[in-house]
Amino acid sequence: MKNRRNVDGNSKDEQLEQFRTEDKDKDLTTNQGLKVSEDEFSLKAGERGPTLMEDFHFREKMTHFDHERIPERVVHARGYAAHGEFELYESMKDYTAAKFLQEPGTKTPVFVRFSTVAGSKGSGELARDVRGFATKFYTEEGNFDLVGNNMPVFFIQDAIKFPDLIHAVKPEPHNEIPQAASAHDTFWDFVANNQESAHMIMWHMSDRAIPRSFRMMEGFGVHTFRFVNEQGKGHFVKFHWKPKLGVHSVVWDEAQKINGKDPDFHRGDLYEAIEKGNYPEWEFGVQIIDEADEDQFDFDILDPTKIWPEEEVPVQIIGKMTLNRNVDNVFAETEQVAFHPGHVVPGIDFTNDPLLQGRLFSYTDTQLIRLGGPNFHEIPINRPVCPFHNNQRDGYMRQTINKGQVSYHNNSFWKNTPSPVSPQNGGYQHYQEKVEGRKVKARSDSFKDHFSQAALFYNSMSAPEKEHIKEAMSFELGKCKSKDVRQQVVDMFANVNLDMAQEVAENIGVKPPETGGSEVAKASPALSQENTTKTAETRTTAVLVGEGFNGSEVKKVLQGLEENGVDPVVISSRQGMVKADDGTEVEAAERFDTADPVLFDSLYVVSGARVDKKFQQNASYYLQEMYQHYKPIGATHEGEQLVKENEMENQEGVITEQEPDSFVTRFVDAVAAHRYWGRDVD
Ligand code: HDD
Repeated sequence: MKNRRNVDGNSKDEQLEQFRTEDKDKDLTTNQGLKVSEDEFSLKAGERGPTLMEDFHFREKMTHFDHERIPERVVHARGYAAHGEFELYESMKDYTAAKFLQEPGTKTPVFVRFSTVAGSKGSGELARDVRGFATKFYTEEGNFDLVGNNMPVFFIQDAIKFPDLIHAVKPEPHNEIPQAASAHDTFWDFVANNQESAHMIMWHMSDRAIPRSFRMMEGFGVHTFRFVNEQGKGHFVKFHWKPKLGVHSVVWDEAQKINGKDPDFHRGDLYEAIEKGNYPEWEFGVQIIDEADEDQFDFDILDPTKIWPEEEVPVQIIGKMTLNRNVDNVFAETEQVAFHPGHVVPGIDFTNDPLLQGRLFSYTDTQLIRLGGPNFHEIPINRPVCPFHNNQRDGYMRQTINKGQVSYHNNSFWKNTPSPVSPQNGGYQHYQEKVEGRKVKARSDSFKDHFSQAALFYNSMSAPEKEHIKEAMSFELGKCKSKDVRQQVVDMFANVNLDMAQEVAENIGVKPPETGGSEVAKASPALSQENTTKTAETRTTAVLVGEGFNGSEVKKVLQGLEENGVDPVVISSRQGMVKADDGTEVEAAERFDTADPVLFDSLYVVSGARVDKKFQQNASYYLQEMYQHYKPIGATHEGEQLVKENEMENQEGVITEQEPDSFVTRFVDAVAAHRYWGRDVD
């Protein structure tokens, strides 16, 4: 077959190797290869004289520097990426001709970029926001990009509104405030006046918008795509990524503090996990609907503001993705990668979802300005791992040297090559959907129910999740200066849940709506994070250790935690060795002030026989913060005293115990429970 070669999990890495360069231990040269003898002083007319134009080395170095920035992405500017591989478990042969989905065991290299949407390139990562989850599969038939998010629906139904949505959420144009936040007037004015956003806003106000880690987010293709099999038969399909570690979040107070203490919290977490060999994994799932069943649902399956509830259309797990390699260079790979929902392979096609249709235009267009021309497919990270040939030529930064006389089709000189390939031999053929209709600028009636699934989402939440939604909405609207906007929004959300809207209205000083509510009583348990996988694996614990601690027992505990996959980080008043009375030592990797309780999943207070008042004050601060954020707390030895002083003894998720083995078992269980929502916290 033409244009085919064997692709395995390493193919992309091997291709990238041709472009990697090592500068270490090398001679310094100009870009022309000329060895440079002096790199600290420019060429001057006399030691105290002016710099001379002929200093080509100075000019080259300065010019390159002056041009080293490219425009940031108009959305999703703040992102982080890693390499990995996708392995198929289950053949999708019955549904799709896509080669990488045929044989179980097939491995395909992938590159995944996670991102926030609204913030600029340098913004904090714990913003309340949607997260991008974009995957490039380097298949033997070309690149397939699944450009998804961590939420399965979207704010709008038609791509023509995308510029409006983004203008509304970005910092306001007259003062460029606020950065990376939706809590401001224009965003909520947009919401109230574009009510199709209701369902997505419920997700946006939920814990999903403040993930604990990229490794603990679901991913969704959002749109309904189409699988097409060898026989040309189509099925509707939605794509899902399900994290092996479960779906987890932080609480809003933590999120805001993390943004100050460690704005790189998410990228740091991903980078470190991969460096430590804790490779994040997601299972790949598909929901499939037969074409004949298109109209069998109480929503339009092409509407991107709707989910297909998993209880109605089960998610079939068909493969697994593992991220196992950090990039070598963030600019070259993470920044220059160009995703596009229109990058598909034979067997995968689009539907008439009007949001998807518009995206198919936007992504190439944006790369042209961002990456500076039509040759961005030649940038190493974007190259397919299979050969590519056509008659496209020239343009800025063209790297390929296309040999020969011909660059057109049809031709006789090269017998019409490069030649189109028949669908039987792997040529892409668009699905031959029958389409009829008048040209209209209109919304289908089947897209007009904006509130039923928003209510379904709210019904599906656990009690603490519902609280978080109300708190988030009160926070966001509380930041809106316009009372009119606040009022419009609570009136709108009365259509989702009247109690919810009334409570928010009370909080933000507007008139509680008197009528409303939804008739939707059903729930989808799969939507609640309470029902997700919970594990202590890779969770962190801050371990507070002071002089005179019980050496042997504490060492045993630390070892026990590590054996159970928990990652302990020792914190003390000073970095370096902390001494126990029996002569053992542990090394404090952090001080109280270089670390912070919001950066850890749990707390283990050891203290020590000779700690000072300052240590105790710091430990109390850690205890209070951890407690307020519902996180597991453990204490042994002198640490127990601190727990007592802070009146936390016998509280939910607070483990005090002297015997090391039994402490480890109980504490690891507590870490695996993640949060104790039953605590009395205001
Ligand atoms: Fe988009 C980037 C996901 C709607 C236009 N989008 C972008 C990225 C992700 C998504 C993950 C970042 C890719 C990367 O890491 O480089 N976008 C979505 C999803 C959507 C969606 C899941 C709805 C289901 N987007 C959407 C619409 C439009 C765009 C309706 C325009 C019509 N998106 C863009 C863009 C971006 C982009 C302006 C900015 C940078 C880029 O494309 O490469 O073209």
